[in-house]
Amino acid sequence: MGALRLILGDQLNEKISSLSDANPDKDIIFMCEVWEEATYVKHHKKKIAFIFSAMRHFAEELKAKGYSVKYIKLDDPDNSGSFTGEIKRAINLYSPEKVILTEPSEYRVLKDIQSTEYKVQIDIRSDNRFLCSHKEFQDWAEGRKQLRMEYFYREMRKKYDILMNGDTPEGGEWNYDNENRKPPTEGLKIPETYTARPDTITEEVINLVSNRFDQHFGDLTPFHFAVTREQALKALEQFISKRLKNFGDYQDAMVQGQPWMYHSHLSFYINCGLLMPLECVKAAEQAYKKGYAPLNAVEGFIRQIIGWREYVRGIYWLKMPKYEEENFLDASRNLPALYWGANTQMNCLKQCVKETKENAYAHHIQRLMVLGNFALITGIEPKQINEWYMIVYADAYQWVELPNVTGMILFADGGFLGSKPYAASGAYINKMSDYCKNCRYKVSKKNGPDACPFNYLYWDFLIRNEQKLRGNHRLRMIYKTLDRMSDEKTSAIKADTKRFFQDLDSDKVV
Ligand code: FAD
Ligand code: DLZ
Ligand code: SF4
Repeated sequence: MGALRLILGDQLNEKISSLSDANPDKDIIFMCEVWEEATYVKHHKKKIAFIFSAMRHFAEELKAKGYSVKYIKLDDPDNSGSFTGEIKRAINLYSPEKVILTEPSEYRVLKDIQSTEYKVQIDIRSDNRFLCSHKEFQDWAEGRKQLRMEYFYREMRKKYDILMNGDTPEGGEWNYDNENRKPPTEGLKIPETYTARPDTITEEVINLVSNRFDQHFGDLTPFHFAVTREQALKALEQFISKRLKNFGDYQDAMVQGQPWMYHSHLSFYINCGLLMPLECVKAAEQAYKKGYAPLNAVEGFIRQIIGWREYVRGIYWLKMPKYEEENFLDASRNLPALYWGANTQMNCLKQCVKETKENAYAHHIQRLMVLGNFALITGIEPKQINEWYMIVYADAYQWVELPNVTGMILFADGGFLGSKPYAASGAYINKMSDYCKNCRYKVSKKNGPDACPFNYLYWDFLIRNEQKLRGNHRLRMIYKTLDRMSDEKTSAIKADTKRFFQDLDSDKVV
């Protein structure tokens, strides 16, 4: 036979580099559901069902196109349970000339595959699901004192000629983020999101997950994710035609009972290969050119994909494996039970965890300014909160999760990814959401048992970490405010924080 072509669960695209020269008459396409991958962290049930169903559908599509596909299901009695075990077993069974795969997106999987010995050559190809190669990112980063997403993003705009008029950015500015911070207004009409109906393959997977992963966090049903490329393209089309025009204005807004807002919820599909990033970007650019969506929305969406997404991946590969160990602020608190749905009176956290449990999704500002902000200002240990984010979101792979958590929310890399910690008091959450209206705490109160905990925890965070943060020029004004605070006020902050931490750490309802 020819080559054994391994396709991993986040490489579900016919254009993937490992298939570029596939010969349907000689080669075998190999895919496997493995226990190790499904349990190295206890992924949300919906995430496992999504990946397995999308994998099974992709295998069927390849078969229909004439490829010889060997698909190992989780319950296959001979399944060894690991990628390397399955590669070895397939080599013994089919005696291929060599094994070809696209580079795994995660360091852990790449090192595991590379450090195992096989009877035949393993050919690992670069990952064409991304728009910036490792080498390009390294070259861009080299010699820079500070890495900043904005400058990287401009290079990507030029490279791919997106929203450009020659050398000039469309509209004269590179970035319209200052127009994208509208608070939610009453009566926003948020269009329906894309929902797919589970077919027999998905139903079978749902049963499997229900039987084998019952102990994992999260609601398995209702299950409405797209699981084929055709469905994912419909989800993209629906976003472009119905929600993109408001994406910019309400990008940071949070509304109780509205988990999806005007966001695209395409990350699941882009990250597992069903959609390619550039096709999403081009579709948004076209919508702008045709006058269907304004520049602030389109530029904002495109920046997330060719800017942030590629930037965090670049940082991940630049900094691994040490990035996993980063803990600049020496944070050591255990992950509170409320992250798993234990009762809390803090309505913003309660809503964001509830939606995460139901949908394996929360939008960016919920992840950053509610769940992440709380983790930062309460000082949760990076390893524990990283594991939580890896588990709960259906779009989570370490290459994107780790930089967002360690770099963006925790400032645990000391400012390598972002220039300042995203710490905020309750005022920010109150401005950008309607959560505070339904909360037992009073966002306007700064101290005392009824005060919004974000208010005193925020200042206590700055006091606790003063030695490491005072030198940050973006925090200069905040430390000046702190300097002007009376001793009485700082004592009240410390006392409230002490009481709050005692309750939090002893699993009392906070
Ligand atoms: P939209 O708001 O519609 O944005 C469009 C696309 O831009 C997304 O689909 C995604 O591909 C990309 N994007 C936007 N922001 C980022 C970002 N910061 N980093 C990388 N890509 C981005 N994203 C993941 O894909 N997987 C994760 O595990 C993940 N973990 C996160 C953890 C934290 C603490 C934070 C703050 C952000 C995290 N993000 C992660 C980034 C972002 O929140 C999600 O990509 C986004 O919420 C997905 O929803 P969406 O598709 O509706 O995004
Ligand atoms: C997320 C995931 C899960 C839960 N299970 C599998 C699996 O059994 N087989 C597989 O090929 N991929 C799975 N994935 C996606 C992988 O985590 C992803 O492809 C690699 O981590 C990339 O490094
Ligand atoms: Fe969250 Fe504070 Fe608002 Fe309550 S008052 S919802 S705890 S920000």
